[in-house]
Amino acid sequence: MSGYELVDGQPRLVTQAAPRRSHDAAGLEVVLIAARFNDLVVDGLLQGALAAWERHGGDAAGLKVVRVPGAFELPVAAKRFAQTGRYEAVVALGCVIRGDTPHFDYVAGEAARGLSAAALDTGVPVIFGVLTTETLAQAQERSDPQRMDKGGEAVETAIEMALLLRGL
Ligand code: INI
Repeated sequence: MSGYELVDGQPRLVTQAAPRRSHDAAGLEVVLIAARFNDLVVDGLLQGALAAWERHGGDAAGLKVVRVPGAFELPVAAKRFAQTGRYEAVVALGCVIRGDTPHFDYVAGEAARGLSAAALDTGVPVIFGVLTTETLAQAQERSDPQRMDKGGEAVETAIEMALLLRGL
């Protein structure tokens, strides 16, 4: 197999393509902020996230887990934890289901906008592990570690971003 890899920022053709993503979490410090609203779904995300952290060699003491009331509260918590400078990535987990609330667009939109702002304002990767679905069934499928495992995916994204930025 051949492909390009970046060497000192320049593309170089190699015959054996390098592994595309590094997920070795050993030594990383990450904070995971999970909403309590829709807790049955968010607990599935959390379970997948913790399993991914362990699978990728993360230290038990390297992952701090905190809860906030709902997805709307994720951005301010993410920003404040990022500002401490203690964490190399922040993972935000939540679930907003359109059918459940007339203010879906406000809660989901503000969570997305606020988490993005927290990342850009602080320079710390803030991972958007917030499900925004039409139905509870879609949310359950995405949160289930045995099915789509979006919580595990969020942690893998955090590890990849933390390692990428560590090397700068
Ligand atoms: N919070 C969620 O995380 N998901 C939802 O679907 C939701 N609904 O349906 O309203 C929700 N609301 C609470 C919100 O996040 C805040 O906690 C609340 O408005 C207080 O600021």
